[in-house]
Amino acid sequence: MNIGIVCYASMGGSGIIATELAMALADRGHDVHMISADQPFRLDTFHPGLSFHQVQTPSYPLFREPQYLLSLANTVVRIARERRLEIVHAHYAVPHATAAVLARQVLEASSAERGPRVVTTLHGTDITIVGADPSYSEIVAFSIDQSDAVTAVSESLRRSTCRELAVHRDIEVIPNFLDCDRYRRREPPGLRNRYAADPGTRIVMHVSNFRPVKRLDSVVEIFARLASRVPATLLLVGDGPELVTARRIARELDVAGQVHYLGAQEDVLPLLSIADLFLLPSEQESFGLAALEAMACGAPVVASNAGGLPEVIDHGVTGFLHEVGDIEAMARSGLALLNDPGLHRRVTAAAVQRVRELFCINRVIPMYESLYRRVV
Ligand code: GMT
Repeated sequence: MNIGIVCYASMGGSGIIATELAMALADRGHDVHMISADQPFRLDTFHPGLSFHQVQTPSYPLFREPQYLLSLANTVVRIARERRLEIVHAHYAVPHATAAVLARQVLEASSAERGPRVVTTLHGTDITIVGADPSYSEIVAFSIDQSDAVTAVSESLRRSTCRELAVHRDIEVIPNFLDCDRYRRREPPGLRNRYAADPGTRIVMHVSNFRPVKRLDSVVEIFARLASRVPATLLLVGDGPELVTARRIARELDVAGQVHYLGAQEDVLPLLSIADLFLLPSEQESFGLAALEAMACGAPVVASNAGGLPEVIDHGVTGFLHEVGDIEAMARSGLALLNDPGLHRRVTAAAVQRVRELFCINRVIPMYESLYRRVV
């Protein structure tokens, strides 16, 4: 099939999923066209059948605002015509679903042929934070209703969408996924030593885009409680507005010397492979791809009991979930995992097994292919 995939290029789960999906579809013989403002950050290797089209948004002195929705819709129209796209798959509703619906309308108005089918995948904050905001909600609900098919990455997000927006349509749940052959614990020689020279030191990790919803302050607070009981070091992987807060809290709690700031990293696999514990105490998380990646790499996760995280982590079996903001309970579970090698082994093994049973790319890609066939 000829498939256009629209996504954000910045570091974030929706861009990662869109890119992994695009590469897998190309590997399975589809003609895939990624459309984004910049090259998506995990689109790093050449894949026959996969091309990238950069959206150019010219500025003009009269405009104080960039007209990205228009330039994106225009690019989708152009690529759809040139490459005879059958599907335009929008990842993240705002504004990608709107651009895709608009492009389909333009194509149908200018030709007797039916335009490409629009598939929208909802990822989380495109509904829970941005999409439900009254400044956007009418257009987001309209774009979801006008899509030919809509998917959500978890049952929790499906429910939130129906509750928070006036959306009355079927939404199929297709979970996030990863390449299970690639995502396994492979400790690069010497890496652990760089951050934990003493073999007894535990490596605690958090990976995100450091936005307020991730509660980076909680990450540092949980770590400080852990570090007061076991020798530990915290690796903060990512970048974003909350970095300043994290640094301040680390100083206030007297753990600044034990925190390493690694910045945004394209390849988190080597790092996850040296983690003894992964923290994700988010305010909300429609799925928690970062937790899934950690689980696959043998790092047990302590996270919030929020959004879709209970669909990824079975509390007490494949990780631990506690109420948002319950730092004390999260620290207790983290400590139990770090202090009890038997518990650590059991939880890690169960987590790896769960990832392999439910979230491998080979199981999930056919769900998207089947959806494409149905709408076309
Ligand atoms: O968190 C965001 O706003 C960004 C968004 C993204 O584009 O990465 O993250 C959401 O989508 C991911 C991929 O489906 C999910 O794994 C994340 O849980 C979700 N983030 C939130 O719900 C906060």
